[in-house]
Amino acid sequence: MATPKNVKLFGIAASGYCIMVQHALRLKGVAYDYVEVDLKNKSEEFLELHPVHKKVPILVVDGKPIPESLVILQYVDETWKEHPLLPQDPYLRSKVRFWADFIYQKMVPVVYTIRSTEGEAQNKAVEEFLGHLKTLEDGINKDVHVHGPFIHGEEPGLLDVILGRFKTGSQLLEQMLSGMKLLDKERTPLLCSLIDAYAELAVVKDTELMLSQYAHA
Ligand SMILES: N[C@@H](CCC(=O)N[C@@H](CS)C(=O)NCC(=O)O)C(=O)O
Repeated sequence: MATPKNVKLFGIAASGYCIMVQHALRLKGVAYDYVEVDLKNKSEEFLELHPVHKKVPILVVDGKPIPESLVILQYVDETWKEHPLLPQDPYLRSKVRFWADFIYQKMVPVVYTIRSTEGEAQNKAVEEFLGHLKTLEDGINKDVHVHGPFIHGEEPGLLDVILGRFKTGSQLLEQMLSGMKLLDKERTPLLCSLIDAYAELAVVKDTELMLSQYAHA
């Protein structure tokens, strides 16, 4: 397969899903154009790219649209081989995919519940989220054999990219919950150290800088 020539990302600056895709492209050293989408006024061009869910991110590679962040991240990894995000071993790959799916299917919906409820319902969702964090900590520890600052060693992998969103995500939730700690070094030391290491990457800081121009748009 020839290396793609034209790469365009349709996203919004405030979306963790879109930021993950930007990180993956930058970790791979892929040059791309970024288009900030107005979700309140979706253009015809945008709607044609993703008529099913009509959501960002959408990566358009040589004219071909790819929706859904987790699908995009894996497409990027398969298309640009430099700095692999997934391990070579198929069993280990299955484990990484399992835990990525766990975050998307189990944890993200609970985050939306925490954001949209209060009182007893919110407390219940927070408890559920803390339980999921512990399950994730133990699962990654056992299944993925972390042996470096990042999940597979010296270079960040797919789970690092996804976990990286927990940093600002949990800070926002903690503010909402009057300072209650969600990510805690005592309860989930491995997750905390992976997330901290990822936040220090130049790619991560550069992306924040690039996106800051849209912050008050
Ligand atoms: N499962 C999707 C979720 C993407 C998503 O929820 N995108 C939001 C922004 S964060 C969106 O485009 N919403 C548009 C809308 O609901 O109209 C993914 O992983 O890409």
